[in-house]
Amino acid sequence: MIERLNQTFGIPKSVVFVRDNNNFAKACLTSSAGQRADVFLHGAQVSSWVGPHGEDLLFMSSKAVFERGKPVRGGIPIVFPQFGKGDLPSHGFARTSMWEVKESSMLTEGEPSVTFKLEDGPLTRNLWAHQFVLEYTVTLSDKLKCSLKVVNCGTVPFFFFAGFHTYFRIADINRTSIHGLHEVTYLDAARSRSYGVQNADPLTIEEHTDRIYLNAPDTTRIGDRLMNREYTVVKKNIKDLVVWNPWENGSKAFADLGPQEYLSFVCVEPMIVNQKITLGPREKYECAQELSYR
Ligand code: TA6
Repeated sequence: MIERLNQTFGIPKSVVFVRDNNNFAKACLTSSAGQRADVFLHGAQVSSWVGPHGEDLLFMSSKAVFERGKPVRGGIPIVFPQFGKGDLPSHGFARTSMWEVKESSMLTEGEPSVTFKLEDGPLTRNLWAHQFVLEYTVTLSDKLKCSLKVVNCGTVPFFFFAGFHTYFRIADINRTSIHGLHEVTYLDAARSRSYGVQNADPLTIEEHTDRIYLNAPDTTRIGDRLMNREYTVVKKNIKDLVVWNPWENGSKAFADLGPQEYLSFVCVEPMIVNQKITLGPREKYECAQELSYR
């Protein structure tokens, strides 16, 4: 499989497919800016994003489970067609499905791009009776861009929720601030989805935090004071933004998260949550996030 992927989609020094020590097949992208990103075919999940000087930019739990059909705690899980808990497994089935590679290319200036595809099949139809195609394109330059296209291939409309559940690596949650959400209304999922308004600017995390910011600005910045690093998250065609950290107590609910690892990540998630997207037959929807840092 790896050999066929490299023969068909490999691009020397820019896109290479390997099987990691968890036996997960992944695409390894390297840009002319010296950034690297790995994407599992399992869930089309970006599992790592590394800067030219070895900066490890995404969090991956030391207790992450690498088994087919199970979610992997870290990187950038794709949420589709459900956000959170509900009739489907948490955050839907996209992140636990095996995707295939549709194409790879080099955009201008040494920017590798790989597109992954997921179509409905017996496993998904058993959960969600709709015909669909997802195409997910990861592009790496001096930024990491994630683009998701949803197509309704059936004869009846369907609705979905979707987004990017990104785990940003930080040195210490106590020395981290989130900018750009001032005065934005949110649903507080840590308090029965009660409404709140973001009064403090910036937002700092001092307890279990699980907020759905409604119609949030398209640009959010995450300041890591200890690393003297700032991430920028730009969302496109996505209204809401989720900020999540389980804090120490909340971490106990996750067997695939170390007890102190809450200190090392914050999830800032461009997410279609509050208003579903409905697609008629043959209609499509595209959304994206663009991540950069300095
Ligand atoms: O995006 C925040 C959230 O919905 C939290 O409520 C928490 O459940 C987190 O996602 C992790 O969910 P997961 O299904 O990956 O364990």
